[in-house]
Formats: sequence, C-alpha cells, structure tokens
Amino acid sequence: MELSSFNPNFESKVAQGTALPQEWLNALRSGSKQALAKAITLTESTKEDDRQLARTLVQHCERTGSSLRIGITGVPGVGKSTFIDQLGTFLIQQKNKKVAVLAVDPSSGRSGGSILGDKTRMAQLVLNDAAYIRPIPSRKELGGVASGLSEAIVLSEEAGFDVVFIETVGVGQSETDVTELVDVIVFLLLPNSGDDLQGIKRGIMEEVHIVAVNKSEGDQLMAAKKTKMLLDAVLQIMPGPIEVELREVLLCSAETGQGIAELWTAVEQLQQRLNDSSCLQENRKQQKVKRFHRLLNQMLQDSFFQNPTIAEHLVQVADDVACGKIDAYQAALNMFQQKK
Ligand SMILES: Nc1nc2c(ncn2[C@@H]2O[C@H](COP(=O)(O)OP(=O)(O)OP(=O)(O)O)[C@@H](O)[C@H]2O)c(=O)[nH]1
Ligand SMILES: [Mg+2]
Repeated sequence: MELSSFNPNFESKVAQGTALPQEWLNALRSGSKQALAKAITLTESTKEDDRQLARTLVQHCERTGSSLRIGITGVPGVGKSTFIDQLGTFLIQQKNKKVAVLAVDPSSGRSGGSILGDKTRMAQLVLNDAAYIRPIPSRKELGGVASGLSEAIVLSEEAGFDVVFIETVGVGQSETDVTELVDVIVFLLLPNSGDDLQGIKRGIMEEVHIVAVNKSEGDQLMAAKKTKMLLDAVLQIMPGPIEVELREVLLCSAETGQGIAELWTAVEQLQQRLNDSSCLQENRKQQKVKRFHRLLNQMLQDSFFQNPTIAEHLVQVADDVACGKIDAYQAALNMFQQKK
C-alpha cells in the first residue's frame, strides 16, 4: 500500500496560499496524508478565504461516500481509542484497508491535551502508513463539531481511506451530532456496568447498531459475561435502529485483541444488510437533509443576533423581562418583529 509523498512544489504553493483547488484535489487523490492534514486545517481556519477554499474542495470531491463510517462511543476510559487501535490495525493487516480516525477533541481551544492522549492510546496506528489520526475540535461556531467532522470525513474519503472511525467524547451534544454522520455506531461498555444499565441513555441506545463489552479478559471476564446477559435482555425490549435485527452483545478486549475479528464480522454482516436493503443510502440522504436544516437554523440565528438593532436592545429587553416589565413571549415577539 504505497502512499504518495508530499509534492514539494505543491507544499510551497500551499505555504504561499497559491495552490489551486485542482492541485489540492490531485494531492488528496494521490493519497497524501500531509495534503489531507492541511486540507482539514483549512476547514478549521478562522479565515474566510481558507474556509471558502475548503468548501470548494469538499464540493468537488469525487469519492464522497466511498468509506464505511463508523462511530465509536462509550463513557470516558471504556477503551475507545485502544479499541480503534486494535481494530484499525486488524483492518490494515488482515483486510487491506486504509483507516482514518477522527477523534472529537473536547479540549478544543487548548493545545496538546487529549490530542497527545489519543495518539498514545493508538500506538500501533500512529506508526502505520495506512492510517491517519486527526483530532477534530468540538467547537460551537462554524456549525459545531458535526460540520467539521462531516468535511473531514469527505476529505479523508477523497484521500482513499476506506474505513473512517469517529471517536466521540461519550457525552453531550457532540455524541448526538456524531449519530448524524456515521453509518454504523459501536457502543462500548465496561464489564461491571450491568448494575447501572438504568443509567445508560435510552436515546443513544436507540441509535446503536453493535454493542460490545470491552476489557472482557482475565478476572473481568465473569463480570463481563454477566453484563452481557443483562444487556441481551435489555436490548430485547429496547428498540434499536429500524434496519437492525436483534442486537447481540459481543465481548472483546481491546488490549489483548480478543473478540476484535468477531466484532468486525458483525460489522460486515450489518453493512451487507444495510446495503441490500438500501438503508445505508437512505440514512445518508436523511443525514444530509438534517445537516441542511441545522445549518440553515444556525445561519438564521447568527444573522438575527448579529443585527445591530437587536444587539443594542437585547440586554435592556432581557432586564425588562427579568423584572416583570414585559412578559417573555411579548418581548420575544417584539424583538422578532422589529428585526423584520
Ligand atoms: N484491561 C484492559 N484495559 C484496557 C482495554 N482497553 C483499554 N484499556 C485501558 O483503559 C484505559 C483507557 O483506554 P482508552 O482507550 O484511552 O479509553 P477511551 O475510551 O478512549 O478514553 P477517553 O478518550 O478518555 O474517553 C487505558 O489505560 C487502556 O490501556 C482492555 O480491553 N482491557
Ligand atoms: Mg480516547
């Protein structure tokens, strides 16, 4: 699996900001990881010119949708990064795949931090030519983490990565956003989580395709088996995504690699079913429509709050609402109509 090297001519053009979109696309299509890294950086730039170029690239990508997009979720410390490291390495070595990992980075704004953490947890992949690992900031602006991820997925596909993993932070909005970007969601649990199954968010379970108890090795194995039994029962009454039949709970150990090949078999079987029933394509269509609505919402909000008249009066009106001078509904309506 040869990966092209970064063309020095292109590199200097990128540095000077003179590389043309076609040159960017050629570099991506040659499989250059450096070009991919720089293209993703463009999507994160605060400069409008960079973002415009990034959007042009994304719009002209020709391999969009060519990868299997897999979300890995679960509480902090359950072993998501270690699991991706094992499964990714298995896919490269046994299935001749190229693997991209986009890790949602909750420490955006801070440098270092979990970026380093994730890379050290993916010690095998980080050294592998056929893998690319990239933290994606969980930003609030620019359409949130979903926008950044969605562009990074498309660019990774253009660079020839045929499996894209998305590691979530396991909590909050970014987890929900991720469900709108991936084809398959794998949910990892700890061996002793049987007792607090109540605590597992119903919302996310309804989106999950494959459930696995990680760290199922050594003296944890008994607890893992018990959790599996409980989960098997729970999942019978908790509906999953419409296209999935009964979800079986798998046992694995990201550390020893046990159960990883079996888990991939389950993913392949699922992928086959999703393809045969056109669910995969249908799901992606719906995801695009959701994204369109979300972006439109965001743009409407931004244009409203950036309006100078609104900005000028907002604090005063909020004060008036607080001390009962005006009712909240009427105040909102007044402001809204003033905008128009
Ligand atoms: N015993 C055992 N330890 C594991 C296994 N998988 C991961 N670990 C360990 O669990 C700890 C957390 O693993 P990570 O892969 O960083 O977990 P994570 O879910 O990515 O964590 P966050 O990114 O912080 O949410 C590390 O010390 C791993 O070495 C496993 O299968 N068995
Ligand atoms: Mg991690």
